[in-house]
Formats: sequence, C-alpha cells, structure tokens
Amino acid sequence: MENKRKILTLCCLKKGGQILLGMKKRGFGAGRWNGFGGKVKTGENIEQAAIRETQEECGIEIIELEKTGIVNFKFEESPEILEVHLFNIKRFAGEPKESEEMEPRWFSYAEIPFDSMWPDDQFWLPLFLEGKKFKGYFLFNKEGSKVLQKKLEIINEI
Ligand code: 6OG
Repeated sequence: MENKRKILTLCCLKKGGQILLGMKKRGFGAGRWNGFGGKVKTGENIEQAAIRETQEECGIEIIELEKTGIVNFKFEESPEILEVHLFNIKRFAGEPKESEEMEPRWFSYAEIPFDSMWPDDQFWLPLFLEGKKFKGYFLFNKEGSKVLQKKLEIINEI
C-alpha cells in the first residue's frame, strides 16, 4: 500500500541553559511535553506553519528560525508517515503564555521530563541541545508507547 505522508513542524526554544516545552492539553500527544508545532496548512510553507503554530500554542513570535532536523514517524499497522520538520527558534519576541492547546514551562537540561514525552525525544533531543543537525526514522507500536525501530544520523546540512 502507498504510504500517505503528512508534513508537520516542531519548534524548540533554548535560552540560558533551559528549554521551553509545552504540555499538550488536547489532541494528538495530549498529556506529553513537547515542542510547539502542527500540520502545514494549504497555502503556507513549512516555515510559515512553524511560526503560526508556535504563536498559536504559546504566544511567542518567532523572528528567526533554523531547520535542524527531519524525522519520519510511523506507527505499526498504519500506512501514514509523519514527516516532522524540527526547528531551533533562534530569535523571538514575547513571553510564553498558556493557550487552549499548550501549557508552556522552562526546564533546565538536567530536568527534561523524558518520561512524559514521546519516546523518540530521548534519542534526538540531546543532539538538538548540542546544536547538531540530524535526520531520523522511528517506528512505534500501535499505541505510540514504544520505539520498535530507529535510525538517527547526524548530517552537516539539511
Ligand atoms: P497537531 O497534530 O497537534 O501536531 N509530533 C511528535 N513529536 C514528537 N516528539 N514525537 C512524535 O512521535 C511526534 N508526532 C508528532 C508534531 C502534533 C505535534 O506533535 C509533533 C507536531 O508539533 C510520534 O497539530
């Protein structure tokens, strides 16, 4: 069967040895801490979607962003591929504030709540924090609780 591909964005913000994450309050990934992002809508490019979703979810206005990774996700027994474009927020304006979708909070790198995040994050987030670029692939079980296969490769340019 032909795999359907969905393009999504995920933006993370580092500042002063901390990372800003959001607790997803509803929808896909609810109950997990994650970066900010979502689906690319018709008529916008991937960067525009990243900027729009971050503003909607935590009130931050992105001024400059840098793509640092592309990660493909698949769930067992589903033909769909989620192609997630990861961005480092390099410059921004405003203060994080809670929205209907996300509750933002700063974490020091030592306190990142990996147990309450998607199970792939423990593999790629350390690379992100080090400023590395990477591409990856993760196959999950149906429930999304376990990584069954993973590929992660550091690259120089995206
Ligand atoms: P909405 O469907 O709410 O956007 N996302 C994932 N993030 C991580 N860390 N791991 C995954 O493994 C993910 N799958 C999706 C992309 C969903 C948001 O969640 C991210 C989007 O930022 C499966 O619009």
